[in-house]
Amino acid sequence: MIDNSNTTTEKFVSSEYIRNRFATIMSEMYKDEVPLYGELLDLVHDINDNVLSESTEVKEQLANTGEITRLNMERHGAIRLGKPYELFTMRRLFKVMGMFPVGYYDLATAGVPVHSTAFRAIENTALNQAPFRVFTSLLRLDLIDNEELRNNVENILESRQIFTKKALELIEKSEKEGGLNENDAETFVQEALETFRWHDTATVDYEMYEALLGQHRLIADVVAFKGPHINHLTPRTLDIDKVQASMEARNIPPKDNIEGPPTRKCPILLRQTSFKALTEKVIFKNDVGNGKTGEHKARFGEIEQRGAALTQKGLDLYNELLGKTRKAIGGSPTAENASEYNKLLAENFKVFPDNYKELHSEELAYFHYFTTERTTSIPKNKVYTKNDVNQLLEDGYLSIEPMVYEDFLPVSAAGIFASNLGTDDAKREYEGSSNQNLFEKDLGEPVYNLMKWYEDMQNETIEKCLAEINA
Ligand code: OOG
Ligand code: NI
Repeated sequence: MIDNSNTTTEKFVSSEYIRNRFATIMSEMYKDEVPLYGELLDLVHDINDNVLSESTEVKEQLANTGEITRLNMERHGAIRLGKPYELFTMRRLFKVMGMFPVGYYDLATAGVPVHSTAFRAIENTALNQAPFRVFTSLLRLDLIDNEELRNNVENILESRQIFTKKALELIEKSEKEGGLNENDAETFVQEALETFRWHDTATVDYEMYEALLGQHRLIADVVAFKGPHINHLTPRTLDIDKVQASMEARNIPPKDNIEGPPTRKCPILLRQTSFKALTEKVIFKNDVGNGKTGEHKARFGEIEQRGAALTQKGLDLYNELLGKTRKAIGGSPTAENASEYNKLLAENFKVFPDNYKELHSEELAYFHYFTTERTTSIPKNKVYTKNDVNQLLEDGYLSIEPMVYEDFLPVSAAGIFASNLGTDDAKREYEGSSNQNLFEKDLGEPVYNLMKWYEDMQNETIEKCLAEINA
C-alpha cells in the first residue's frame, strides 16, 4: 500500500510523530491522575522483562520485527462521547494524528447504551511505528427511555464544548495545509490533551447526577462532566495470565476474569483484563466551595495481549464457543464462578485448532505470506497463481506468519465496561438493533470495514510473493 497520509515533508512532521508524542504525554498525565495505573505499568514491565529473559525465542522475534523498542508503550485508551458534534470533531482531531475509524461495535446488546469505533492507523508500517489507538464510544440517546431525562441530557450536552479553541484552529490548519510543523504539532498535542483530562467538578448538581446515575452509571459518566476524560490506558503484556495472578499481591484489585479466548499455544484475537475503577471525589455544581463532595467511578487501568486475526469463519467459531461457555454459567462470569468459567472455556475451545498449520489450512486465521530461501530454485515452467499457493507452502517455496489482530471484541469490551460500572447495569438489556448508519452519519464518514482490512492485507502479501516468484 502506498501511504499518502503521513509523508514527512521538510515542513510537516509525520502523523506517527504526532501520535507517539500524544500517547506519551497522555500516559504521563494518566500516571499523575491515577497513580495505581503507574503501579500496573511497573508490574507489566517486570513481567515483560521476565518473559524476555526466560525466552530468547520471544526476544529474538520481537527484536526482528522491531517491536522490542515499543514494547512498553501503551497500545490503546478509551473515551466516551455525548453528542454527534463531538464524534464528528474527534474524527477530525484523530486524523491529524493519522488515526482513522476502523470497525463498528454495538454494545447496546450487551447492556451498554453506546456504539463505538476504534481510531487507529490504517497502514501496517504506520501502525508499527506508532501503535496507539483510541476506542471511542458515543452515547445512544435514543436508548434512554425516560423522556424528561433524555431532554435534560440533550440540554446539558448541547451547551458543552469539549475542544479548546486552539485545538480546533490547528485541526483546521492541518486539514487546509495537509499537516502541521513541529511547533504547531506540539501545541496541538497539548491542546488536544485538554479534552482528555479529568475534571473533579461536575457540570451538574447532585440531584441531576443521581438521576443520570439512576438511568445508567455510564450516562452519568458521559453527561455530568466537562469533557470525555480518558477512562483507561492499556499497555501490552507478554503474559497476561501472570499479570492477572500478580495484581493482588501489588494491591491492584483485578477484575474477576480475563476477557476473550483462553490461554493457548497459538494466541488468537485479544485477551484483556483490568483493575477495577477508582472511587474518586467529585464536587457538584452547587456545592463548589462548601466542601461537600460526592463520589464517581470511571477510571481504571487495563492490559492486553494480542494474537492472530481470525477470518469470518474463525470469528464465528470463536463466538459460538464463547457463547456456549457464557450460556452454561448463566451469562457474564462473576468472582464466584470465574475459575469454573475458565475451566469450561478451556474445555470448549479444545475444538479450536491450536497450531498455525491447521489455522491456515482450515482458513480460520489471516496470515502474511513470505518467500523463502528456496523460492529462487522454483521450477519456472508455469505462471503461478493464487490456486498454487497451498502447494507452494507445502513445498517450502512460501512460508506464513499469523497477522496480529489489531482491533477489539464487542463482548470483551462490554465486559470491560461492566466490570467498571457495576453488575446491575451490566445485566440490563436494550431493545432495538445496532445503528451503524446513524453512527456513520454522526461520524461524518463510513468506518473502515474491519474484516476487509485483514483480507486485503493478506491478499497483498500473496500478490507480492507471486510477483516475485513469476518475475
Ligand atoms: C471502553 C471499553 C472497551 C476495550 O479494551 O475493549 C475497551 C470503555 O470502557 O469506555 O477499551
Ligand atoms: Ni480497553
